[in-house]
Amino acid sequence: MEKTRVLITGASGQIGQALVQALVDEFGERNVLATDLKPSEAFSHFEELDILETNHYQKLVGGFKPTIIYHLAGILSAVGEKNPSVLWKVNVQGWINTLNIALENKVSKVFFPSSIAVFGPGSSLDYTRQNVALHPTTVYGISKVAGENLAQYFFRKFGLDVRGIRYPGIISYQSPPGGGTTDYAVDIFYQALDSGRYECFLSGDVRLPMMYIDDAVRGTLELMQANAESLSVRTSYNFGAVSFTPTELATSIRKIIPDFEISYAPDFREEIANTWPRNIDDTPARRDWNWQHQFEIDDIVRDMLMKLKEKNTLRSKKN
Ligand code: NAD
Ligand code: AKB
Repeated sequence: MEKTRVLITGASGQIGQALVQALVDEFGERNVLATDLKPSEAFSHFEELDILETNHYQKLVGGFKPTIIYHLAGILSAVGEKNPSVLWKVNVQGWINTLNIALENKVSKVFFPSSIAVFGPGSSLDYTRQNVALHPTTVYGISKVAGENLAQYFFRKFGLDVRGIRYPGIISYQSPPGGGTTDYAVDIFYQALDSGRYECFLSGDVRLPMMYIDDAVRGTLELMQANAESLSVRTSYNFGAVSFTPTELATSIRKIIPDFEISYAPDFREEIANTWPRNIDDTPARRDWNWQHQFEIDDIVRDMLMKLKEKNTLRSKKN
């Protein structure tokens, strides 16, 4: 059997930092190559790579010969609204580069990270189903719809085994989030520990689908290990876990930090959040590859606060 060798683009980001660690645990350091625009001290096997520099990208893939590429490089919703042309280049041209290079180098499988941002007006926002009209209001969402369709196109036309997930807001402790609309649900934990208070950029009652990083990484690996024949979705799978509002998250945090205070100062991200699903129907993922989340809201809060406290203790011991 062919040895698994994995290349990750955008590895220094919020999902990449956690996914690389899980891949190293599974396949060994030498078989996992982390790449990103930004150098990272987190990885010992790392190469700088701009996915828009196709010559360098080609050379790297030709040399390392990955069997799987996880394509995480991208620009998120809130940052993207400030510079749509750059977002389009990175999220769409960068993805086409990955697909072409994967095909030319006979890479066996490629992963695409889509988002709940593909939905918008015209998609029912409660328990949003897999196959609904996709009319996103952000350039980020539009780029993800294009990316999903390109994934399916390369699968149907060239037989490239591309698999994708529509991630909800991901909550993680390994690294800060990269400029999205769901970032409040990570920032809040840092502020809860630092100052005991948080000013949220969404209103208290804005409900969004969220997922803990441990579930997200495990689910991603499970999708990539699933039998190709069992996969009925080649755009990207709806991928659900929990769903809560900022007020509900603050209530859960107060179970551990009773004096925690939250206030609300909604900005432009509120308008984006209001076009996204409140919760997700992920029946196809649960049916096709047996997806099941494990972390409920109180589990996420407990684990986040514990992990961030551990990081703070380690940092102060170093200094
Ligand atoms: P992030 O912003 O934390 O990380 C993205 C990484 O891509 C960064 O490290 C950045 O340096 C890198 N990058 C940007 N432009 C690049 C380029 N030209 N070449 C190479 N690298 C480049 O994002 P993330 O949260 O880790 O998300 C990873 C992927 O998952 C993205 O495509 C994102 O849209 C998607 N996603 C994330 C979430 C979430 O909540 N984190 C939810 C839905 C989808
Ligand atoms: C964002 O808010 O942009 C991301 C996402 C849900 O795609 N976290």
